[in-house]
Amino acid sequence: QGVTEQDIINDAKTPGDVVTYGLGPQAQRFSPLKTLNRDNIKGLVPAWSFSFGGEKQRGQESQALVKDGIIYVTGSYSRMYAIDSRSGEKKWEYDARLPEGILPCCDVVNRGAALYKDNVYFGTLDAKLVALNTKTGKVVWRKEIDDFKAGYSYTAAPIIVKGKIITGVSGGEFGVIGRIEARDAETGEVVWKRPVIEGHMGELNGKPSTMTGKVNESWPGDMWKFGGGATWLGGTYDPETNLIYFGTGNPGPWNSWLRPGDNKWTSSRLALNPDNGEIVWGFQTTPHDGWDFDGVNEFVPFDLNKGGKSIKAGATADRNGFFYVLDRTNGKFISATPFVEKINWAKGIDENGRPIYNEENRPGDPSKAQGDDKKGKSVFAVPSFLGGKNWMPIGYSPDTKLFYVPSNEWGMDIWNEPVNYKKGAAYLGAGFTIKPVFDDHIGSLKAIDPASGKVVWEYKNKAPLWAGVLTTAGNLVFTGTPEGFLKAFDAKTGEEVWKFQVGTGVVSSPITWEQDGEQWVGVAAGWGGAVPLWGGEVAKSTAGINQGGSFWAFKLPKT
Ligand code: PQQ
Repeated sequence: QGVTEQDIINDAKTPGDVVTYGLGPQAQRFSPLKTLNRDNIKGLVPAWSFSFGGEKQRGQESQALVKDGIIYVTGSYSRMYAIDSRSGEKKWEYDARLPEGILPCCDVVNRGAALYKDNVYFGTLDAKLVALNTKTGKVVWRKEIDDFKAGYSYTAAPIIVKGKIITGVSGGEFGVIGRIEARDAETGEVVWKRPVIEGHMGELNGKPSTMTGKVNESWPGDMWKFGGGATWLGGTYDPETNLIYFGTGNPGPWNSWLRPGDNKWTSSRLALNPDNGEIVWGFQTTPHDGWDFDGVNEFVPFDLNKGGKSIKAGATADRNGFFYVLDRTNGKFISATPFVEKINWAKGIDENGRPIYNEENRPGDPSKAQGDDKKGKSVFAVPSFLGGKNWMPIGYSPDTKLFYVPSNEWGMDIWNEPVNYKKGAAYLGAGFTIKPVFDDHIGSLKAIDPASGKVVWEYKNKAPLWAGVLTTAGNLVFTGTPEGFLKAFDAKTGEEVWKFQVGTGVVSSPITWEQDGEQWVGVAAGWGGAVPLWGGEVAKSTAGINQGGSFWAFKLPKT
């Protein structure tokens, strides 16, 4: 019967398999396994390595799934592999034939698959959603999410909630409209759609449902029609509150002078009812964004102990550099603290969770430009548009009660330029160059206490960190580096306790599972993602890193 609803709900507690993106629908990326610990991990060695093959490499951002002795891992350029989890032998491979003219903004990546019953699902760069039979790799159904020629694409791992497959869209740099939608996982038919931009109509069972907000409530004129808010990083699900949490990307265009108002719901977190797609609450991290601070970063449910009480909270490390804790039942603001240094676009966050802007560090209005180049005033803003944290997921350990945040310390020169919407063309109205803010490091893995916002320990990395985090009851934290290492740290102290060189940058999310009484660790390897494409001066620091495409499985040698 394959993967059941219960398998998904219980994934965080059943280390014999990994059937969800995030090792559980709440995506805490915490495993109860403790066979591996800070002492014996020194003996961790590869059991096998699998090549993704072909001539196609670039960023490998996938988190693998494991079920009944098979690993399901996606590769760059919309590929999927089923691999024997003991031997590393290939069972099948699916290679989506991509059309000419796809428009992914930030490398040809895919972050992983979803499992339900006898199907494995993933989205492709031409904005299609595919269901494959887990045994054969044959297509069960294949549906268009949207028109790739208008800039839509798909890179996130879908999630399964109550028999429905929940997805978002990529395309925020092309003036698409971000939305969240649910399909019947067995047939692929749409159940509901929820556009995130105010003024757009939702859909339920093939009929119009409700409008998101009201036309022109937080948008001027027609700007809401191409307002962005791409839901490109997917979502999490909390069985306790029965809510789906999704983030929304930057508003279009980047030039904020063209769209006075808060521009809801861009750069926000939304909580949705999984049955009908209605918005239960919204929280905007960067209203009227002018720096490309997408609000897509994952919202991770956890129980916050405060004043002797346990609060149903959720946390997110926003691209804007602040670590937010919200009440996950109603979206009420609890706290926000900086998790990167030298933030200068805002002076802080007020008691309602709204940024206190530093207006001098908003790039200037190009309609007031002095020179012939029509550029507005350039400013140096921190963090850079690639964010205090980008797509790479955080982890939370209920043992240490700490969040582990892969972050980057960098800023950017940014200026605005005139722009008009044109289908399938970049809709930015901005130019930029990313620059480091410290001489010795950009990447920074931080352990953050969500009760105080304090950084408990920090590991500094020369190149930008671009890999997800995994944490375990064995008091370990795993992540990868562009320099090619998978590393493990003591979860309490941050001491580096193990590393292994895989020969290419690691920009994916590691997993762990138990098999035949042994604890295994797995990770995809292959350098790429947004940094080498958009990193400006920072990209130079990673220029010598070779590409690759492989999956590595580790365990302790048999004694
Ligand atoms: N993807 C990466 C990556 O995989 O390294 C980095 C980014 C994306 C960004 O920094 C983005 O802003 C971004 N934006 C969108 C969007 O607005 O639709 C999509 C994606 C994507 O799908 O990968 C990225």
